[in-house]
Amino acid sequence: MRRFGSYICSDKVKGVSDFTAAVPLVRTDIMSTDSALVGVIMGSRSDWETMSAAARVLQDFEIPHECRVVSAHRTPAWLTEYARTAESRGLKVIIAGAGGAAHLPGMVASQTVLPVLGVPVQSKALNGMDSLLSIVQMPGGIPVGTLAIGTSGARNAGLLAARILALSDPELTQKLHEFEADQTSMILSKSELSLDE
Ligand code: RP5
Repeated sequence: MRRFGSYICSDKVKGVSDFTAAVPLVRTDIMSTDSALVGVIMGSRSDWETMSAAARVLQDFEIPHECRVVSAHRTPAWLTEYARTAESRGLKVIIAGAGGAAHLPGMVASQTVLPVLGVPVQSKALNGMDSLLSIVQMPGGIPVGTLAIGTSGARNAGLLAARILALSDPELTQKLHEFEADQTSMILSKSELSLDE
């Protein structure tokens, strides 16, 4: 186990079986295992370019989180174990990103009562429309909160997870107010346009 800043890193997720050690970490420097509140999972390492936007938001708000590859099709047993142990391990929100036949968010949501936020990764073949429709069209009874396709969706999933956690965390609520105020003043400070640009 290694420590990077305030994050504890491990090659294993606490509370799940040994075979998961074979599942690669996506990025160890933002892993938080014992105290993770948000699980950021994705169908493939190739999704990390998109899903890192969610992790970055969580890091900026100092929200303990873990980032893992969990594939609905290639590692279905690991998916079930991840989803079924998520609540008892202390996770509060799961952000799940996938592309193409994007079954990960829905399959996770079917095996946990934690809120699941789905991020459609922009696929090459169909530009993410396949991912979006696969994630958004859930049958009644199994909710997945679906975000926009691509990096904006991943970033907003991180922010939405922060808002969910802020419901019981006044300090985090304050940080969200500050974030909103900073964002507004940044946009307003650059609101003028000229033909020279
Ligand atoms: C999905 O298939 C993943 O979420 C990824 O977006 C897509 C392609 O995966 P790779 O072939 O790049 O591993 O399961």
